[in-house]
Amino acid sequence: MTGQGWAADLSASVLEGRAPEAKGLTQEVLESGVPPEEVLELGLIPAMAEAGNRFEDQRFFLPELMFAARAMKEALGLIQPLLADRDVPSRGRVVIGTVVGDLHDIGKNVVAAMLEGGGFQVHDLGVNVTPSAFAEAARAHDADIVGLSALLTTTMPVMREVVEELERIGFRDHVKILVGGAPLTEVFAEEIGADGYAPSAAQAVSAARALLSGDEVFPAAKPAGEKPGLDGDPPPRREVLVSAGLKKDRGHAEPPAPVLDSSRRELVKQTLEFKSPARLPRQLWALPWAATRYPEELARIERDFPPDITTIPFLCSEPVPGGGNAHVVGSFVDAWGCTFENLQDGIIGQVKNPQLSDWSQAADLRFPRERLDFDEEAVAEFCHGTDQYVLAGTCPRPFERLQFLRGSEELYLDLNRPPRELLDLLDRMHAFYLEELTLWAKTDVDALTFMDDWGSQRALLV
Ligand code: B1M
Repeated sequence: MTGQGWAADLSASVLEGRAPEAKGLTQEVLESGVPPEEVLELGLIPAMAEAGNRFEDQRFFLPELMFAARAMKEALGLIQPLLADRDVPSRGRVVIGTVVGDLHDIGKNVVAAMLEGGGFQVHDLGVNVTPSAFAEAARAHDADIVGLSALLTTTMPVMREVVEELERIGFRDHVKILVGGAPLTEVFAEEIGADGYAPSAAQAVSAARALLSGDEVFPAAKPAGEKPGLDGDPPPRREVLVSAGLKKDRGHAEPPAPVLDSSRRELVKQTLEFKSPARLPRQLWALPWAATRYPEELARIERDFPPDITTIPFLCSEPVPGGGNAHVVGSFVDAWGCTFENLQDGIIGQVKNPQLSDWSQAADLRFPRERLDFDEEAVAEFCHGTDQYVLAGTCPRPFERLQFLRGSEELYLDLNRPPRELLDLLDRMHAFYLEELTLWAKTDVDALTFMDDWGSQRALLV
């Protein structure tokens, strides 16, 4: 193969997420005698860098980045064994994972793919990785960088334990530690003794390069004007890490005066109708974890700022199949038959083996029709027994439900070109939710609610 037209074609196929084409082109180029390191340097690395940049400045949605990463992986599958045979040195060895207690892996997977696409050799330890597993893997693979990802404020502190574990086994001086994940800041990264922080996958690649070349990777944590941001970008906004807890010594404002002239229900209605209520209504929703970790603080908030809105406890005449407790460590099967694996008391886990590994299974999906058979008299009694504004005992959330049934990553990709079975299932789900909401609308509750979690930290997910 002559010239470097192949490089542009290969880059385009990766960037546009055409995996079979990327693989085919790579095969052709290698067979024509182009050395594998050249295919990597000229075809794949620029494509993934561009994909990362487009995601960064929001010209790409997450699925587009994931499609590009999959195409890149197909091509890389052909190149990597050849690089190993020829002893071509990688840009560095990275051991990466999501810390223990945390099951979020979409961001970590994207970072791992971008690092691979950037020429690093990546050992992905997956999710729920303990400090000792990180430390052992770092030593076993003679890693240059240990990459830690966390998406929960409850699991961020584990990162410090990883730093300590690497110190304990005497390997801290051999590796650089790079951390990232939506709730992190570089201030936090410095505090726990990490060497670098990256807010995004694209910046993880430049940070990894900078770490191995000995460059400064905490520019924004220094006083303004001292150092530019990575790759000449403007320094990220300086953020102050706020504790996940509530400061004990802060003192708190006087509890608001009780509302005398209207019930809490009226207050919410007045607010919804823009009728200048005496104060804004309140509602607090916290995972049970918060009550265990901060019992006094939570009780104080609830005492000083009692909620005006309540959700009706779910009242079902028949027990819902599955059952169990979603908020304790172990497995929990919900009403739709989705099995959650939970690693931490007080939160909800993640579906590890989604029911719809194949869309042909969607036709057999069982809807939880037991939920339509609830005790209307008990609902009426509950509503009349409180002056709070009462929300129905159901909360449809089709996007999350589809994630539980199909798996988040797969679903994001499917939504790009939705298969007919997915659209059919959505129609049936919509009809089911409508039926459920219609029944609740006929009761004495004040409102119906539904929600979904469409956002990543910076943009819509899809
Ligand atoms: Co979860 N979740 N979740 N969740 N979830 C968040 C994180 C949350 C912010 C949602 C919210 O409240 N609105 C919230 C955390 C709140 C907090 O701690 N302050 C939350 C919660 C509470 C939970 C549960 C506890 C829910 C519950 O119990 N009711 C539960 C926890 C399960 C567990 O982990 N033990 C849970 C479960 C889930 C799902 C299973 C439903 C699903 C995860 C699926 C999966 O990962 N396989 C999920 C999802 C999808 C999210 C949101 C909606 C999206 C996360 C995501 O994938 N973003 C998220 C909302 C949000 O982020 N605001 C949320 C896309 C991804 C590309 O971005 O992960 O940020 P991100 O990664 C970026 C950067 O952060 C960076 O680069 C990536 C690409 O640019 N980066 C690194 C990441 N790692 C890096 C490492 C690096 C460098 C950069 O160096 C090594």
